[in-house]
Amino acid sequence: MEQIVSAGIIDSYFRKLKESLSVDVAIVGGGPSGLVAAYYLAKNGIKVSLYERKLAPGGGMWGGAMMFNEIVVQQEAIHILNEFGIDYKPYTDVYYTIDSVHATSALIYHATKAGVKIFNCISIEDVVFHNNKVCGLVINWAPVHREHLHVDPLVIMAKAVIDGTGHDCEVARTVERKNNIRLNTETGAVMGERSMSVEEAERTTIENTKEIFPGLFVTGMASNGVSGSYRMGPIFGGMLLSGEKVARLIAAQL
Ligand code: 48F
Repeated sequence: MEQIVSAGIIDSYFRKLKESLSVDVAIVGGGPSGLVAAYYLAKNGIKVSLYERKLAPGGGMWGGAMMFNEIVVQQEAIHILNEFGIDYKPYTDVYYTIDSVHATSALIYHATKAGVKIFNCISIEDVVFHNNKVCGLVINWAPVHREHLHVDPLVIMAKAVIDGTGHDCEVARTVERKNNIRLNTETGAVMGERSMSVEEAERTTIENTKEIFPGLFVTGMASNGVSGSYRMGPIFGGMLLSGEKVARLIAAQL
C-alpha cells in the first residue's frame, strides 16, 4: 500500500514534468496576471506551463491590502471576473469589492482546469538564449536557492516566455544583465517601478504589457517595473486585463 501511494505520486509527477519539457508558453510567476494569461492561452488550445517559487500560487492577491482580504476591481475588468465565475459586489458605480481568497482560488482552479500545468516550489534562475532570442527557462527547486545549494538546474524549452514575476521583474532583469542587449523600453533597460499612482498605473500596466525582447513578454506589475511606471496597490483590474492582453498577443504570434 505504502509503495503504491509513493509510486503513484512519483510516476504522475514525472510524467507531468516530462510532458512539459517543451511547451508553447512558459510563464514565470503565479500571480493574478500570470494565472489569467495561462488560462486564456490554455483555453485557446496552447500548451502552457507556469512556474511559481512559493508553495501556493496566487502571488499578492491572497492578502488583499494589509491582510484585509478584500480587493477592488474596476468596471473594465468585470468581464474577466465573469469568465472565471468570481462573485463581486458593487461599491460605487464603477468599482467592485471581491473576497480575495475566493478570487485567487478561482483563478488557480480555472487555469488548471483549462489545462495549465502549474509547477509550484520551482524558481526560475535564468533563461535559454539562442540566436538572440529567449527560448526557454532554467529551473531549479526554490529551496535550492533559499539554502544557497550548489546544484545545477534543468531546462524547459518554450516558444514564448512570460515574465509575470511582479514588482521585481526578475526574468527581464536577468536577460538584460547577462546578455548585453537592449529591451523594448524607453532606455533599453529595466527602468524600475515608480511610487504609487493608482489611475495612471492601472492604465500603463496594460499599455506596457508587450514583447520586450524576442521571445520574452511581460505581464502584470512586471510590465510597469520594466517600463518605469507606477505601482497601484490593491486594485486588480489592471493585472487581470494585462494577463488577458499578453495571452492575446502571444496567441496571435504562435
Ligand atoms: O506579485 P504578483 O502577484 O504579480 P502580478 O501578477 O500581480 C501584482 C499584484 O499582486 C500586486 C499589485 C496589484 O495591484 O501590485 O502586487 O504582477 O506575483 C508574482 C509571483 O511570481 C513569483 C512570486 O513568488 C509571486 O507569486 N515569482 C517571482 N519571481 C519568481 C517567481 C521566480 N524567479 N521564479 C518563480 N516564481
